[in-house]
Amino acid sequence: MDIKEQLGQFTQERFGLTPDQCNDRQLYEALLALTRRLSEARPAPDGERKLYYFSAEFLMGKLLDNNLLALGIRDQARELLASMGRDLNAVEEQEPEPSLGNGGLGRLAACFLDSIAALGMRGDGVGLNYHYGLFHQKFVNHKQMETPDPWMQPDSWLIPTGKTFTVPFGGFDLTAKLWDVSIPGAYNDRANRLHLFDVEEPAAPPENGIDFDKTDIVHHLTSFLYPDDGDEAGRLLRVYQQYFMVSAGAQLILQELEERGCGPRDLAARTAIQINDTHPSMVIPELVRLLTARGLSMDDAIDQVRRTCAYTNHTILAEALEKWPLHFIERVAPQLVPIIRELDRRAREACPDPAVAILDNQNLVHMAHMDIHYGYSVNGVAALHTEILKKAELNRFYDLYPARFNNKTNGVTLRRWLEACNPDLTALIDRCIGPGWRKAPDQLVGLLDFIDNDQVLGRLLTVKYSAKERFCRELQEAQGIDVDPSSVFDVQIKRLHEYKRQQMNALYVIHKYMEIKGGRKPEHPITVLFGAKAAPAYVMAKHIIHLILCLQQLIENDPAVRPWLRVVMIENYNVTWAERLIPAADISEQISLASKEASGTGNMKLMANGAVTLGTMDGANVEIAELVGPDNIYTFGADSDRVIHLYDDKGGQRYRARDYYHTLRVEPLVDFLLSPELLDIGDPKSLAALWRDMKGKDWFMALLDVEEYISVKDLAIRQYGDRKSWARKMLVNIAKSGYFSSDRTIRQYNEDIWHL
Ligand code: 26Q
Repeated sequence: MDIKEQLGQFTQERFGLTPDQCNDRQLYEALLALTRRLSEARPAPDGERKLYYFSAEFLMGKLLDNNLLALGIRDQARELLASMGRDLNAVEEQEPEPSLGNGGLGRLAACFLDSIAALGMRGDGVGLNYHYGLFHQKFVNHKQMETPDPWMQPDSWLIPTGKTFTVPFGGFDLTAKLWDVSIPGAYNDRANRLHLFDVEEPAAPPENGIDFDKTDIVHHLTSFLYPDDGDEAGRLLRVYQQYFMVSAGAQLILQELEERGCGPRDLAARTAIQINDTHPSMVIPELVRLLTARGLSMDDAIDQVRRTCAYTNHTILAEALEKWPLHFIERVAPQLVPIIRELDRRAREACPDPAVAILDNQNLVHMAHMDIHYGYSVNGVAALHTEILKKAELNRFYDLYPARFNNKTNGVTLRRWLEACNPDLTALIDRCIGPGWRKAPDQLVGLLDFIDNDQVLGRLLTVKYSAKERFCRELQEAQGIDVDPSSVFDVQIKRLHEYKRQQMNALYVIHKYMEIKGGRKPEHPITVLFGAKAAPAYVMAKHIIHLILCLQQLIENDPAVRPWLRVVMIENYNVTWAERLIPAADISEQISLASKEASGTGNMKLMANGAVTLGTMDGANVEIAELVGPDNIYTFGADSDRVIHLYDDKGGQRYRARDYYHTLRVEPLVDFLLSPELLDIGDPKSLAALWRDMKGKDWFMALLDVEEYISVKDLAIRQYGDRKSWARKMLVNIAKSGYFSSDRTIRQYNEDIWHL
């Protein structure tokens, strides 16, 4: 049966209508059902060894378009709808976005599932089915407000499996119910699965706000995704979530092992577990527990686990490395405590240095330490990041286990981040080099043959311009803001974090504003676009959002500045907005303080869509710079060695913000936060708090780099005016982006770590 008949059958049965009588919602439900059924019917890939990718977050984004693409019926569906005078895009608008992740780490997990399936590898995701994903962001009085994000609907991608597992918590048991999302592989006829565990009786939706009773574990365990912060009650619930996920996941693994005709002694031979940051680290003691319960000796159980588990580190920020008080674990999963103590005892026996112990003298469990001692691989997510882990943060471990350390530079799925989100650019690439780059993204370098082809360069500019026009329409519709598509789109989209330095970008805006007020117009009108959510309890991040929104308002009100400079902060930035904005970006802002951004992945998506990076030598920017060469990227700022040196003053800090603040060029920019025109718009307390922090502390050294940042950004905007040479830069960036396909990353994981 072709998809036309299948669609007709569904709409008839469900709504008593023919497809062309259906509204967009009904068509969406019909396409969802059809797509889900096709994917569900696919068998799993073959393979002796199976991967389980454990992650507290899977930031999947909308799935309909991607699944149609992977199933190879996207064009058919589009044409079918078009033949009824309907638009697939409008139907896809109906899908709620499941925001089951915070940012980079969660989105990486989603890209990896896409690539694992596309490469025909046997690998499933294991995570939690949060009923409310990351909060919905609203701007009220130039401040961020958070409201719940209910994404689950009666019709969804979730497949009930009927499987349940009992998770033994201290004092009570809880049933974990398994839901699956099918992950079809592009280019093959197989599908993997994302396993999402849920409680049996989830709580009723909250009345208002995002607050809920964090002590009601039984009903609330899977209610909310944790933003990367939390109060005490929240932290405990987080540990409940983690144990729930890993205990149910470990039981699923052992069950599937048995179904494959194997026993617990075959675990390592038949299984690889990738631990996505330390959030799933309790899977290690949990597996030891389950294996010993199935008759293995402690030695054998530990040996199996050590040959099964591999750990990915995503951060070097000390405050983000998880250390849980042992009494939390005593309360959540007391049966793990003797195992963790035994793992710690053995680790100390192997290496008496307290710096590498699992349990420290305050009885904190260092999750990463457990992963490194009891796993066979530790990887960073970009070359620079892995080097810093080896040289500094995890240096003692590197001395102990040099062979375990390896780098896997992140990647992104070009199916979503180029093919699906930017069809015009995709068509242009196809016309130049044919369709082979989809399976072999390195072939994108073939575009370099067109570096002097005026027609292709011209087309590239047209494609970018129409993506900008399209984005302008969407922005107008969503937020009622009109921006000029012929201005330079300068884009910074990522979680709000001081180390990512959105505040430094805001200082640039202030600089431009003051210049324009003083009669010096920029070479080219500029639109500075931000998309960012701040964790609800991250006070400084909220001050920075407030500053940006105040600047936005200030400029909106000023007819002398508006034609030359605009600031737009996109409300509720999420995967869907990223897909709209990335094709439209001219400049990709990647301005983290060197050494702090482990990799970044937005930088890769933007590059693949022809944006030129303006960035520090941090994370994967370093590799981007190497690939595209100095003419096709704008770099600036202190490098990681210098930054690490500035931090390292035996506890104190060599960097003193006030030394940089008290300079002719910097002081007026920072002091503008307390200018009458800004105080008139914003909250004086918030602006003053940010001002004090910037001049007195500036932990992430925005003032160190701001002057060079301003001059390099001005240079980029000047050079944007030379359209042909800019188009060349765009072309080189797209051509070199094949390296950042997550297909390449996953091949490397498989060759070096998983051996599927
Ligand atoms: C921890 C404890 C309690 C509650 C929440 C958390 C938590 C949640 C999310 C801690 C960290 C995260 C997310 C981290 C993250 O997204 N890291 C990013 O990972 C990307 C993929 O490797 C990199 O590209 C980014 O550089 C890195 O910042």
